[in-house]
Amino acid sequence: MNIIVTGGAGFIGSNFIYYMLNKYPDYRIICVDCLTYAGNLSTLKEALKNPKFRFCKVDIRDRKAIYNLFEEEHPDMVVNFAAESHVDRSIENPKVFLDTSINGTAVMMDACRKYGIKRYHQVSTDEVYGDLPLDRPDLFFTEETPLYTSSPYSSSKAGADLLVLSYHRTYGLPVTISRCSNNYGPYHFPEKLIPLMIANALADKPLPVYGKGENVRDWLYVEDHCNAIDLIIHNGRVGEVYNIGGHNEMKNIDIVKTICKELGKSEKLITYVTDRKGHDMRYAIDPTKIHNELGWLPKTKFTEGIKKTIQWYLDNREWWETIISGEYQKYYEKMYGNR
Ligand code: NAD
Ligand code: TDX
Repeated sequence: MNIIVTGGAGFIGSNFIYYMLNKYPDYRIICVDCLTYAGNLSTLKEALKNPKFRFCKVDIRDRKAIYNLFEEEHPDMVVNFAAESHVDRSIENPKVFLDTSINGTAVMMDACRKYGIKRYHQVSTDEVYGDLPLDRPDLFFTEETPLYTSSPYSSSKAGADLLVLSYHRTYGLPVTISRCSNNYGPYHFPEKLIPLMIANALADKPLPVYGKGENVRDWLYVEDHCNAIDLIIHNGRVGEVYNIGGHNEMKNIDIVKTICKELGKSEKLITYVTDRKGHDMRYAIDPTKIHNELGWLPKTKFTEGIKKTIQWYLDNREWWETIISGEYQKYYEKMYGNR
């Protein structure tokens, strides 16, 4: 089996590559990533030693390069993780989000149509469903929930999802889509809530909580997401959407307090800052379909996953300290300087 994994130098894609190389030693995994600010080749250092792994620095919008790669590799499957993934950046500059999610996804699927494929899998997000009110804990996103997006990021993801479903209906492309809740774990880029708070707390810097910190996210350990995608690409039904989530809803403020406690830092570091524009209140996934059809259940409890994650950041300081020492400083100053 030859699998192209796009966006594999990012957070979830890299975890998926390690998961697959470990679980299927006979598979060949080809990572396609153009190494944006979020892509990091050092993340794939161990994978690069594996003869079954190939890294290609290619932009998924580059039609010629993608077609050449398909001619060389004859992939059986494509798993498309490549996207701009940070909501705050999408509010500053939507264009690149649309370019990669819409045009990039189209190029990948056109290549699949031209050269043939057993499965094209689109990695999507729960954010395509918009948000839920805090006072209705009985409500969850199912696969039937209408798409109703809030940010340029989630709109770009929803646009890609619609395109994927249209390629199935119009051209019969064998697609699947997964919509997962917030992931956390190793190699999470330090602009996102959990790693940002870990890095700031370790440096005794303010912990910038947006608004009142009451927004709720449904956190899933990244390996559980990888396991779900593995089940979908092998056993999921073509043309179907699968929601993935761990029934682990937590308020942002409680996440930040947990991190303070685990690191032995004072909650006095917590600083309430101006809210995100259009900030979604609550995400909550109903994962009944993937459980009933594919037997998927999350394995890692949050209490255990957050400890493992914090330990990973303590053991791998070089990885994230290198990231936050460069260009990232300018981003941080722009986003948080006068907030
Ligand atoms: P990330 O930002 O850490 O990684 C994205 C990767 O894609 C980077 O390596 C980047 O270099 C690459 N990339 C971006 N544009 C590209 C392009 N045009 N061509 C080739 N490569 C490109 O993102 P992540 O958090 O790992 O998310 C991966 C996917 O999962 C995204 O599609 C995201 O929407 C989705 N998702 C993320 C979460 C989450 O909690 N992080 C939850 C649900 C779904
Ligand atoms: O400094 C911060 N302070 C803060 O209060 C940051 C970076 C975030 N937040 C809040 C905003 C959100 O309510 O924490 C919550 C989580 O924020 P992010 O880590 O930016 O994630 P979110 O916006 O929920 O989106 C994530 O989950 C769904 C991923 O980045 C997306 O790619 C994925 O689709």
